[in-house]
Order: sequence, then C-alpha cells, then structure tokens
Amino acid sequence: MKNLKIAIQKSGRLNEKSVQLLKNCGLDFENYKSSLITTVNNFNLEILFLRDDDIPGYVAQGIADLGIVGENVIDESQENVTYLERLGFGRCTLKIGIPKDSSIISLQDLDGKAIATSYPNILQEFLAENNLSAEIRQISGSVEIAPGLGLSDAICDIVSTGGTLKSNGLKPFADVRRSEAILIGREGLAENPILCELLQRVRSVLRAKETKYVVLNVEKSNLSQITSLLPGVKSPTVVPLAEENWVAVHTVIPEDDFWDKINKLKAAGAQGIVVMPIEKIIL
Ligand code: PRT
Ligand code: ZN
Repeated sequence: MKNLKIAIQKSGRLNEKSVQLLKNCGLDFENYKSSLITTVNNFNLEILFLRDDDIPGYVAQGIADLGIVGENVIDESQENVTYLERLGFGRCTLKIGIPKDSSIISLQDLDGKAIATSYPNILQEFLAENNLSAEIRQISGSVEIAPGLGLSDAICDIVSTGGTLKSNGLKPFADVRRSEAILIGREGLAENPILCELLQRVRSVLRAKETKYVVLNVEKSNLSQITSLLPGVKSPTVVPLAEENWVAVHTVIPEDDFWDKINKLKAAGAQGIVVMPIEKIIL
C-alpha cells in the first residue's frame, strides 16, 4: 500500500507534542532535527518536517496527505483542508490588544483605527462580522511593539499567558478566535485504510489522556455507595482482598472532575487510592 505523508512543524511550539503524539500512537521513527523527511519503520507513513505556515498549503495541494497545525494558521491560509481531529494541545487565543492607557473602550472605538497583525485574513473577517472598518497593518513578527513605535493603535496577535502583552505595555481587549492544534487531511482521503488506522490510534491516545486509572480499597459494606459514584463506567472491576470484608475497586475516572470525584470517593469510605496514567483506550 502506498505510504501516506504527514506534515508536522519542524521546530517550534507544536513540534514536540506532534512528535510525541505520533510516538504514542506506536509509530517508530527517527526524529533527527536535520532531516526534512523520515519514514516510519512500522507503519505506512512518512513524516515531513515543515514551517507551520506551509502545512495547510502542502495538504491542500496533496503534497502531504495529512498535517498537524494550529487552527490559526489554517484559517489564515484560507486553504481547503478537512479537519480530522482536534488535538487538545497548542491552545491559544488570537486577541486584539491595546495599550494600557488606550482610549479604546468599546469594539466600535476600533472604527478608523490601525491594527497591526500577522493575521490579516482572520482580522478582516472579525472586523466584517462586527461591522468595523479599521485599517489592517500587516507585519510579519514582533507585532507587540507596533503601538509603542506609533505604527498602530492596537494589535491582533496570539496570546497564551498574556505575559508578552503585559511586558509591552498592552492589555487584552477582545477575543478574535480560539485555536488549538488540528489534524488535517487533504480532500478525498476519508476511506483510506491507513488513515482509518491512524485515526483510531490518535483517538485512543487522546481518550486515554482525558482519563485516569484508579484502584481503591473499600469495605464491602460501602461498596454500593462507591460504585454509585462511578457513572459512565459499565461495571467497575471488584476484586476481593486478603482481608475479609474488603475489596479493591478498579475504575477509570475522567480528568475534568477528577478531584471532586476522588474527594467524594474518600468520603464514601475509599482508602489506599492509587492513580495511574492510561496509555491508550481502545473502544
Ligand atoms: O517556524 P514556524 O513558522 O514553523 O513557527 P512559528 O514561529 O510561526 O510558530 P510557533 O512555533 O511560535 O507557534 C506555532 C503555533 O503554536 C501557533 O501557530 C499557534 O497555533 C500555537 N501557539 C500556542 C502559539 C502560542 N501558543 C504563543 N503563545 N503561537 C505563538 N505564541 C506567541 C505569540 O505570537 C506571542 O508572541 O507567544 C507570544 C504570546 O505568548 P504569551 O504566553 O506571552 O501570551
Ligand atoms: Zn510560522
């Protein structure tokens, strides 16, 4: 079968997690910083290492079949690609930032103002949606310094912690759009068996990340109370312990309400709670 090609970022914020995701999918490959392409030894896949900005175009043109790239880059590129899976890393928000002492108070105040950005297409869409007509000043890097240099009244850039805005005397003003890393594919790939296998693996890794494997001990008299706290699990595994009237309960708990659940289990008599990461969940 013909190998598929996946494009991932060569270096930068998405590189490490993209490589890790593919490795967690059981793919065995060398990750030399110098190579532009590598072949996976145990799967019909080749990996291309590219600048993130080039990935949507490569996939749209079919030079790569798949790609991992930020949603912000996909949207800005306006390339025609298919979203296959949201990957939950590289989270950030494209925001409008303004100087701390700016007179801009409401969105309408942006009318007629100059906004510096490396995301002119996304910004243009945002302005149109809000019936605003600001001037877009496209610059390719260090957007944060534009207001200080008198180049613009505001900026539109990626923010994650907000530290960069703050250290440049700016503050967040409005959210333009959220972003995370996305697995994209070229058109017409849907039924490809290599893709189906890869998607199954990616999803099992993502599912596992959202859950923890928990083993706890409980007196039999408290067992029903414990199991009633474990919805969504068909039937937890219950194993007798050497000590009479005690059992061990094995279960899977979602990460999002993890501590709440653990505290309730403790209150219901759970003891010796052991929590383990899960590598994969195959449904
Ligand atoms: O070399 P290449 O072109 O491949 O990489 P790049 O330099 O263009 O991109 P890179 O590696 O910086 O980011 C890749 C992707 O990571 C982006 O397209 C986003 O999808 C995502 N991402 C997540 C971020 C951030 N968080 C982020 N904080 N991309 C950029 N930033 C920058 C932002 O531009 C600003 O300068 O970090 C600064 C703000 O960070 P805070 O934490 O101070 O708010
Ligand atoms: Zn880039």
